[in-house]
This record gives sequence, structure tokens and C-alpha cells, in this order.
Amino acid sequence: MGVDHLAHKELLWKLSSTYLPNDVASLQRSLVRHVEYTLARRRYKLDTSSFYQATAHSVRDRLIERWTDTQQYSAKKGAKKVYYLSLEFLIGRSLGNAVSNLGLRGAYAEALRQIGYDLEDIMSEEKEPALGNGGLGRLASCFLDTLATQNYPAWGYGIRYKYGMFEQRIVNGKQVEFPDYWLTDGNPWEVERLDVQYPVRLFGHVREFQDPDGNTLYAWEGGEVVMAQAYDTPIPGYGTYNTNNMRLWSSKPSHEFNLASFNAGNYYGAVEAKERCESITSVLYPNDATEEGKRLRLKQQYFFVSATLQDIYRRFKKNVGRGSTTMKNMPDKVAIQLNDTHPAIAIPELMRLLLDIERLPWDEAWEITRKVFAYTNHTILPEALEKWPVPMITELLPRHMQIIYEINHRFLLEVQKMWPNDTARMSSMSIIEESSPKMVRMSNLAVIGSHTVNGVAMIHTKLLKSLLFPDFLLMWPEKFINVTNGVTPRRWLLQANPALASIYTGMVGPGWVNDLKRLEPIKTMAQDPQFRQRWRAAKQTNKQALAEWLYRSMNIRVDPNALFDMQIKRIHEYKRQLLNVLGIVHRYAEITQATPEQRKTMVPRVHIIAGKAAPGYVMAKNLVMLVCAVSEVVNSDAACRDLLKVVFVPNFNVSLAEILIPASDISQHISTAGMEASGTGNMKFVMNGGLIVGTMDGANIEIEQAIGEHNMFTFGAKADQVAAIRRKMAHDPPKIDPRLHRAMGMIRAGIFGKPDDGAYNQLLDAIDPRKDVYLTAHDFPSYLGAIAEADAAYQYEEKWTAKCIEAACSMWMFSSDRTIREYAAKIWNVEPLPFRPPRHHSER
Ligand code: KOT
Repeated sequence: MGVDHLAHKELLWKLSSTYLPNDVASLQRSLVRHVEYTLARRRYKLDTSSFYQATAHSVRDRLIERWTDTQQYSAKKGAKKVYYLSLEFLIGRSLGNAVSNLGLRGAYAEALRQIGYDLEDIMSEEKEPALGNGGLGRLASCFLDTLATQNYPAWGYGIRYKYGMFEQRIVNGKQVEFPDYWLTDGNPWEVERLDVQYPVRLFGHVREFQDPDGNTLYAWEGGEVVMAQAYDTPIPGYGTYNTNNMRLWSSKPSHEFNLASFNAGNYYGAVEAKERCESITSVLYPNDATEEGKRLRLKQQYFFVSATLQDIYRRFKKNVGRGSTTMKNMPDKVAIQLNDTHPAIAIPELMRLLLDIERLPWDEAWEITRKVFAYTNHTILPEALEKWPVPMITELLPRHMQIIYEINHRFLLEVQKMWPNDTARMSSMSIIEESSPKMVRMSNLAVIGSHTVNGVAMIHTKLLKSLLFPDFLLMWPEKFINVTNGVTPRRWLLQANPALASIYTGMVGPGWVNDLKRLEPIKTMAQDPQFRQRWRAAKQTNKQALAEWLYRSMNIRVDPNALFDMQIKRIHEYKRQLLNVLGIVHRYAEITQATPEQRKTMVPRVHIIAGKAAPGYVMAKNLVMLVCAVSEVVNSDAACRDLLKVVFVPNFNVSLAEILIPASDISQHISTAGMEASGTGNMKFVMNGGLIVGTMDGANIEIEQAIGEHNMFTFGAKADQVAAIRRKMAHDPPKIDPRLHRAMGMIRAGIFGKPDDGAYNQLLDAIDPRKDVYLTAHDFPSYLGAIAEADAAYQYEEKWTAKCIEAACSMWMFSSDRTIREYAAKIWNVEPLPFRPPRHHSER
């Protein structure tokens, strides 16, 4: 028997020990095999869509061998792992990223070309998963790319929403939302792990009992149990074998659940209950930087957290008992990063596992918990800070509510020790807000339960410390750190901008792709006219491509020689798209009144605005309407012909950003100072050779430091002035700028239509100089100044190009590679673990 077993093992080993070959002929065989056997289509019935599927499967095979090897290797080494917990991942399309990271782009392009297909066409068949709202979700995906590229053992955990971010269409000049059922054609990038399922309990009650030694114990019982089903997606690193995992959970009914209800004879009731289970992971909440307080959202959060912690726990427990590993060693093997407070219920959940299941004493459990978790805050906007009603948590998660109260009780004793009888401090630091109903402040819970709290840009961290958590800072000064955001140069340069990427590679070799510092020497080339010429040609290629895209998909003609100005991000009052529109209306007025001589001095501009408004956010939807209306009027006015075009591009997403960003000359990042935590679009634009019009907010400040003041067009109130300006305007309203007055007058007069619901008046009333919360009116004059500066600079082509070169080649610190190195060193204490494959592929 023993001998036979060994023989089987050896044979199995031999059978599975070869890597797939990657020469063109082999790739072609693999493509055709997938068309025939995976898709079950005959050879003569081939369209781009089946070839997309086949290519994806062929690439996936190659990802899988690296993926399983990486996972086996890190398990064998017992390495500490990072777990990035996020309710959102905006991964974008996978095919281009995968072939590029695998180094197989050329081979696949050739393999496809020879059989009559174009890799680019095939890539555009892919429907992008939109499992995130905006910056926060995209950041999570940039981090996953870097974690794999830098060989960190790291997993992303999230939710496999059936419906992602809604599809935005413009119907009669207004945003209309359509469901995004992104799985219609299946998802070739995921692997359903039927062997990885966990039960998740909701509702029920807590039973108190005594163990034989007389200790009081608690058990959470009853209620409903739903199942979490794992779906895994390989995350390849660039130029490395290491391939990490993104595990997304989907909810489904549990067996007991089915049996109990069906046996009770309540067939329809049972089917409804089943649907309720599935609804937990049904839809992504489309609110960016706002909080809704819906019960289903809390269910989502807990469902996700419970499954994830069970999974992490199971993996860790395989080591417990091995050697000298005990529960206490969990923080040596596990680092959990909370992407904002959305997964913060993980803190009481881990406590529950350690107390009720592992039966550790409180202090031990608490020490482990605090060493495991770290929390990233992404916004200080009050409307985004999560709070859950105590009655809601009590009903849904009764044991967690007890644990939260106990955490709070012990914490407040510490506060009392530090500041005796300071009730004001107690109530502001408490996890519980004493309102009616009482609320659980998730950010306080996250701060108290984590070893490190980080902001996402220098100014944001400063405000976090001074405005949001000043008392916590006094208590734990070491806990608060800054880690400025970054973006991956793989997707945002190498893949999105091949024209610029090839210039870079031609100058410094391919090493810049994972070491952006290597671009620094190119800065001196800004003085070389020939180099500037090549740089401009690359930008022109991208602008031309965008112009063609706009014509093909929107039937709008734009002049690729005009200045392309973009503001593409979620629509939000604090991001001040209204300031942009008012600037455009002002320009429109100037153009219509200009003499032929004056017209000659004006810079032809194409203004592109894109972004989704949350479905319930009236002001944001009004703004979309206004942009569409302005675009209608301006684009059909003969006076503007060669001077101004305004385009609202619907359904902004990652794929669109990849087309737009490389084609921009100017982009606008013009939030009210102090309100945009970081922004990450700003980084992408500058890396792609565009310049910024921006406020002193978020990462703009650090970008300006990196690229030099002379390469950025800044304006507006500074963060430390905003409060005083607001106070002053209430009793001493400033005089309105005449140009703003005229622009507002044009809108109110109905030049862009008069919506029945007074949508435009509502927008304009909100910037009344007496209650101009976002300082739109206040900043308007200096905004026009910055725009005018940009226009003036653009007219000196050579100087302009030099600015772009200098700026783009100074951006290394905004690579997520730098960001992740900081997280690894300052927060996670993890080391890279490169997996080196056997030299001969057949010796796997
Ligand atoms: C908050 C609640 C729900 C959904 C999203 C958020 C959110 C998003 N909070 N902050 N963000 C953005 O995060 C980005 C990544 O750090 C920042 O660049 C950006 O400034 C934030 O607004």
C-alpha cells in the first residue's frame, strides 16, 4: 500500500510538473482548444467575443500555475501575510493587465494576428467589473498590483457584488441609472471555490453560561445562517512569478436554512428567505464619501468580515500547535488593513472568536486584536463617517454589541485615568454617541482597536489629527501616521499610454515600470528640442485617439490641436464641478463678445467632464444636467466653433479613464481646500504628461512640491483659511465677482434651458456669497486667474512641453510601489517573499 501510494504520488507529480509553453504556436493551440472545448464552439463559428473568452482562458491557465505555486510556497515558508479588507475593488479590465504583467503581450498579439484577430479589439470585448465607487476602490486595486509586483504575500478580501456600480446614461439631458449586471457573459478570471464556504450568522441571541471552573462564557445562537461562497481571482505581479489572490465572497442560503423552512411546509416563505440570503451581496452601494445607514449595508459588512476572518483564522490555525505557535502569535503571521471603517466590525468579530470560541481571557484577546488591525481613514467629511444605530447592531449582531460596550467601558476607564472627570472628552471619545437612538461611531472603534491609523496625504493626516482625533492623538501620539497614496505605473502608464511608455523605455530601458525613480534623469531632456518634439508627438497620438473615440462613440467632433481640459471624478459638491462649469460659461460669454482680433488670442479648448452622481444626491444630479445643457448650447453655437467644445462623457469608469487621462493637457483637481483627502487622479494625469489646475488640497500639495511650483497652476483659499472665510461671509457677505455675476445671470436667464424643478437655481443658490459652504464664489476670481495662466503657458509650445516633461519625470513618489513599501515597513512589518520558479519549466 505504502509503495503504491508513493508511486501514485510520483506519477501525479510527473503529470503536473510542466509549465505551459508560451511560444506563438503553443498559444494558438491553446486559444483554439479553449474555443473548441471550453466554449464548445466549432472552429468556423468564431467571433471576437468568443476569442476574447478563449484568450482570457488561455491567459488564465498561465496565471493559475504561478498562482498555485506562489500560494504553496508562502504556506510552506509560513510567511506573515497582509490581508487588505475592502468593501470595494475597482480592478478594471484584466486581459491587458494580465498579458502585460506576464510579459506575454507581444506573443499573444502575434498569435492572434496570425489567425486574423487584433489583441486590442479582443481586449475591448471585456466588461470591466465595477465593484467600487471611485478613489477608495481603485486605490485598493492599485495596491493589489503593487503587492504582487513587489512579491509581498498578500490577499485582498472583498465582496462579489452581482450588480456593480450602476451604468450611467444621459437621457434627455439627465443622468439615468441602469443596473450593471456584469456577469452576463460569465467571468473567466474567477475560480469558484466550492470547497471554501463559511456559515455566517445574523440576528439571534446571546446565551450566558458557566464553564466548569465557574467562568462566565457567552454563546451567540439562533437567528439565521447564510453561507459565504469564495470566488478567487489571481492577481499577477509585473515581471515576477508571484501571483496573489483576491478572494471575493458571494452569499447563498445554507443547507439548514433550506431544510428548516421547507420542512415547516412554508414553501413560498422558504423561497423568499432564500432570496433574502442572496440579496446580501446583490448590489454595491453607489455612495462615494457619503454614508446611508441602511441595514442591508451593515449585513454586507458583517457578512464579508465574518467570512474573511473565518478564512484567515483557519489558515493561521493550521500553524498553531506546530512548533511553538500559539494564538498569541497571530500578529506575527497576520496583518489586517481596514480600508476605511467599512470593515471595522472585524474588530469585535475577532474579539468574539478569541473570547467565545478560543476562550482566551479578555486582555489576551484584546492585545492580539490590537496588534493585528490597522485602519486607513480616507475622508474627514462628516457625512461619510459611519455610525450605526445601537438598536440595529443589537438586533443583527447582539454579541458584537455586548463586546463593543465592553471595549468602550474599558477604554473610557483609560480616558478617565488620563483626564479625570472630563465628561466632554469622555463623550467625544466614546464609541457610543449619546443621541437618540444611540449610535456606534465606527471611526472611534477603528482607532481604539488598531495599532496604527493612517491618513492618505500629508494635509489629510494633519487634519485627521487636529480635527477628527485630537484627543486620541494625545493618548496615543505614535498611533497616527501618514502614508500618501500612490497609483500603479503598470496600468496607468505602461498599459494606458503605450506611446509615452515606449519613449521612457527607449530612454532608460524597461526598469522604470517597477522603479519610477529611473525616469528622473529624463528631466534634463526637457531642454532638448528634439526630445520635446517626440514627447509632443506621443501626446498628439493620444489626443488623436481620443478625438476618434469621441467621434465614434458620441458623434462629437473635437480638434485634437485644441487644449484638452478634463475633470473626471465622482460628482460631488466639495469637488466643485460647478466651479468648472461657471468658468466654462464665463469663457462662453467672452467668446460670444470677442472681436475677431480678440478671438485670435484665445486658446481653443475642449472641456471634458465625466463622473457619476449618487442616485439620491440631488445637487450632483443637477450638476450633471447643467453640464449636459451647457454642452448642447455651446457645441451648437457657431461663435464657438473652433474655440470651445464641452463634452460630458457618460459612464465614467476605469476603462474610460485609461483612454482619457493620456490625452489630457490640463486636468482640474479643484476641491475646497481641506476636503479632498488625497485624490489619485491628480497623480495619474501628471504621470501621463499633463499639467494640473488645482487647489492646495490633498495630494496636490505634495505633487506641487515634487514637480515644482512653476509646473502647476494653483489657486484658491488655503485649508487653514477656510473656517475663517466661512465665519466672515455669514455676517459680512463679500461682493460678488462681476464675471461670476454674469455667468450666474446667464444660467438663471435660461440660456441653458429652464428645468421645471429649478435645478439650476438650486445649484446657484448654494453658492450665494453669504452661505457659500464650498467657497465656490469666493475662489472664482483666483480660479479664473489659474485658468488664464494655463492658457498663457499653453501658447508657448516649447516651454509647455518642457514643463510636462519635468513634471511627469518627477512623479516617482506617487507610484503605489513607494506607498506599499511604506505600509510594509511602518504598519505591517512584512517582507517580500519572491517565488523563484525552477530554471527549466519542465522541472516544476
Ligand atoms: C467613503 C464612504 C463610502 C465610499 C467611499 C468613501 C470614500 C472615498 N472616502 N474617501 N474616499 C476617497 O478615497 C481616495 C483614496 O484614498 C482619496 O484619494 C479621495 O480623496 C477620497 O475621497
